[in-house]
Amino acid sequence: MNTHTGSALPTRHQRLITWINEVAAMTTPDAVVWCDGTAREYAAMLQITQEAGTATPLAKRPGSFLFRSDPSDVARVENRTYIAARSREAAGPTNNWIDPVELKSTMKQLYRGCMRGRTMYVIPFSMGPVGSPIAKIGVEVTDSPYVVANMHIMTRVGSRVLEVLGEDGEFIPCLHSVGKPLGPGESDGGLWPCAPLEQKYIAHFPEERTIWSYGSGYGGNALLGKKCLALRIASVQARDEGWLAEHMLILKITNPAGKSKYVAAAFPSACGKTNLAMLVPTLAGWKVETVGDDIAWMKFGADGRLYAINPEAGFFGVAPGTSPESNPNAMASITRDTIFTNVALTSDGDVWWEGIGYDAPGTLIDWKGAEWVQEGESEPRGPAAHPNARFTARASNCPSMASNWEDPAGVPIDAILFGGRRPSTVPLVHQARSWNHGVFMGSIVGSEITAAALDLKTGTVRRDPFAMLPFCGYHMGDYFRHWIGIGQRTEASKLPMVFLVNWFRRSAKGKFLWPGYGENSRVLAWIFDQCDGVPGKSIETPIGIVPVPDAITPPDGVSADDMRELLAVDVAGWRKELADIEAHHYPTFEDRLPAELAAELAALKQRLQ
Ligand code: SAT
Ligand code: MN
Repeated sequence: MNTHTGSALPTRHQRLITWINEVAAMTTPDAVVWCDGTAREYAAMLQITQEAGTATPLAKRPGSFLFRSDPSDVARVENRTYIAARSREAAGPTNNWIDPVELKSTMKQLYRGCMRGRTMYVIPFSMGPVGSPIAKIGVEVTDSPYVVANMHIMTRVGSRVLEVLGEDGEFIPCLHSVGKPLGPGESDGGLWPCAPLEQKYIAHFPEERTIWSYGSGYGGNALLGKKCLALRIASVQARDEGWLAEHMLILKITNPAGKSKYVAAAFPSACGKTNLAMLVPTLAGWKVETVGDDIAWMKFGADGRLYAINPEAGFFGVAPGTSPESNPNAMASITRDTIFTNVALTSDGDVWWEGIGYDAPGTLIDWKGAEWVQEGESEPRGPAAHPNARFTARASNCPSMASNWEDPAGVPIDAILFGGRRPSTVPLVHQARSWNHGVFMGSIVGSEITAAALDLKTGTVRRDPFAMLPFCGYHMGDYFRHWIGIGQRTEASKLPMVFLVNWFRRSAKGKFLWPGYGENSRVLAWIFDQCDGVPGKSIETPIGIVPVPDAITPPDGVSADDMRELLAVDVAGWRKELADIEAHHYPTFEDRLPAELAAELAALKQRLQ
């Protein structure tokens, strides 16, 4: 860590220095600190936040701390997230758009003097292994020590990044402020600083490859390497450069014969990507290892196959529902060096949340800082942990990481999965007949809404194509076209096979038909065998390729009838689905909808006649 007053800067990158000087002149912080990514610096951030009263050290978990956010600042805010491309058309119908000149002028007013009374941190970070040809460098400027500590876990931060950047390397400027300047002698009073909703802006300038975020300290709004850089800006770069930046986990699966394959899977936020990436198979002899849990960058290798890297270095996982039962590897990852946000605190200095697998041990302090008792209360009160409470944990602390997870060449992808929470219609698993049919599957993905975004009504189904609706940095119709184009760049046999999965099917009575978690290994094993060309495991149906009745052995508690229902082709349901896509979903993309997708829709309709 380095406090500089103008001399001895840790870089000679003139463009970077000029930008930092401009930001400091605009935001007027009390001090400017260049981050070096050391353990000492991480400890200092936690010391500062402890002294400010926003971090609580956890006696039961070494190097771990609890933060409680402001109750208004608990998730991404999609209606305050903007793609400020030069034209509205370039941002497309699914993104919020403001003219970039207008947005910059509004935001400059907010940024003026916004770091008064605070320290401005300059965080050089790498998405992907430092120095690897596929990595991208960002520099985040922030007035939040909480953000610095989280960036230490989620990305590769430090002096080595500045070395790689040299004197004129490319970097993505990421400007962040919590938006709460302090008056002379004023402090945060132990409270999480942020700005009111109408002053929050999560802004992307795709042509300039620049990110400006103001007013929120939470997750994807503030840790700008994640959704803002690695998805929204990177998706634009990927379009221009012929690769893919996707909201996908990456896992390695090994069969009992010792043969391995790699799977990338896209699910909307809070639909179990972390659990699937760290799955412990219930099927004897099979092994699953983790490469990433949220983001995949995929590029063609010299052999014409798609190779994926995980650009992140940690996990920002949903805490509620995470238990030794549902995700033992995540539980092992969070025993130390972890930042918890908005979970409950026990009296002996540990964390607790709904679905952790055991009752609350006595009186807790809930995520809002109030006393909370599990039983014996007449008044029902809210949950002890916020439903979008998170843990920030290092990948290096996760026992299921694959030994090659940091290979700069990436891992060759055999299968791509799409999925969401669908109570009906979509079967447990089915396979696309072709690449374009797979792109069609990705384009129609729908899911019941979760708590990962603040401003959406939970429990209703929305279409979330490729799980990228909140994360695509340009016109989604063009994004579909880019995916079709990827399929034309190599031989069909070298492309990953595409599957649609649904762990969330319910019976007519509302009961989940499939137990999920480790039992999903049964579905992964079928997918593995399909990729391996094992004969006799599948049949063609109008909607695509499905497992033959005995290809997936039902787990305990799933009857033969349940299994039939899980794999059935619901013709009436699909007809309704297609009518909805035709009437409400595809028209959104107007003339930018690729003809190939309209043709896939028509062909599927035909097959269902
Ligand atoms: O807050 S994040 O955007 O990082 C988490 C998520 O929505 O997936
Ligand atoms: Mn995500």
